Amino acid sequence: MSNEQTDKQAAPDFAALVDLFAITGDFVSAVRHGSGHINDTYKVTCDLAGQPVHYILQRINHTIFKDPAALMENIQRVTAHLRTKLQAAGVSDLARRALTVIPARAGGPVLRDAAGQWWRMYVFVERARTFDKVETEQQVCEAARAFAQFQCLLADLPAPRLHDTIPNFHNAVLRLATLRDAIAQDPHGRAGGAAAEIAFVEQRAAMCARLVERHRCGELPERITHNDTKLNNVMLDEQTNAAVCVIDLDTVMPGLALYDFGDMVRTATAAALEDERDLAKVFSRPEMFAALARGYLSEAKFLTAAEREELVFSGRLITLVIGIRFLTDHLLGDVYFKIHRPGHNLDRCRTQFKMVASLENQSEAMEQIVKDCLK
Ligand code: ADP
Ligand code: GN1
Ligand code: MG
Repeated sequence: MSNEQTDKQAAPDFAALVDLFAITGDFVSAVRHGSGHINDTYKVTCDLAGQPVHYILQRINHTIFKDPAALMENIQRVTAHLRTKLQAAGVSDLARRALTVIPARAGGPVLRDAAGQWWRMYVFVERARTFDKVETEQQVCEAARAFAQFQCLLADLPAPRLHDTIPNFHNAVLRLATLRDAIAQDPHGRAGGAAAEIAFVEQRAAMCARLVERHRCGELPERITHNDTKLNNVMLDEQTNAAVCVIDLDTVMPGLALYDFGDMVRTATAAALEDERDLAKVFSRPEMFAALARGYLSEAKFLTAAEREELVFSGRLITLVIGIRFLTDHLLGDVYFKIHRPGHNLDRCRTQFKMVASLENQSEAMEQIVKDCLK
């Protein structure tokens, strides 16, 4: 079943569903919200003595996240830790600064409905918004600071190790192998139409082992990382653009800090949307990279020399890997990322590869920017 079809699944009885969670107020409405590729997200409005109260309701994509209970255990530990640390640092406004899970009335942070779907609810982060495309350097700088602070705050999360919600999520060697399998099988006869993109990847295949190897031999440390630091996974204040809250915590698990930085380079420096078809509009903006490096490095004081040395490379690598994943999904019939038109994943792949080429062209200048920030 393609994700286009999953998207059109019968809507549940929202009033009944929402009432299974420990919310306050009476259900008024549930409307689709945001532009995430994975979960089904709804903004819920309830009425509390004449005042609207908002929540986020999400159907967890359990084809992708195979153990929703383990995933929610991670999220509860992570959000509780963030809240404790923010509170200790004197931060007010905690309901906006860390996601808050609304438990089910029957207990537990998630519930499974009669149709076998997994649902969870969060407090709605008010007066803040996400961006699919960045508008100002200040927004980039703030987003980068927020993800760096997120990594800092989680550095002392007490044991045990978090669950790997998607094992080998950013392993570029395995992502390349999966693409090559998809090309060999070509179940929908789409490989011919993607010959240029396949060649683009093969010319860069050697990039894929670099960070995996440096991690394997102990040069790059494992940390608790977000692993999905695209720009629309951080909420910025509507009025001031100050970072408010890091969201989309499904992939928070042990990983490399570089993967988080790399995904910010991919999304926060892009001049166009992730699925822009006019490739002339797609390139990485150097002033946005400078703002990103400034914001991230102002908080991420914990980075080792080896990590610092790979920051610029990580942007090219993660952009290539996400492109590989879009291409693989296109070849396999669009079973992973939600699509909204035929060929959508191939369009997304093409923008990623155009970004890779742009990052390659600017790599020397970007190295200099990082060096200047580290002085
Ligand atoms: P996906 O995994 O599908 O990307 P997200 O958790 O990122 O799902 O949610 C999709 C969008 O919904 C986000 O980009 C954001 O705009 C919005 N959103 C998610 N959680 C909240 C929240 N707690 N408060 C307000 N908006 C939210
Ligand atoms: C997905 O969930 P969302 O839309 O924030 C994906 C990321 C990709 C991104 C590409 C769990 O992120 O890995 O980088 O799409 N999340 C998962 O836009 O696969
Ligand atoms: Mg998201």
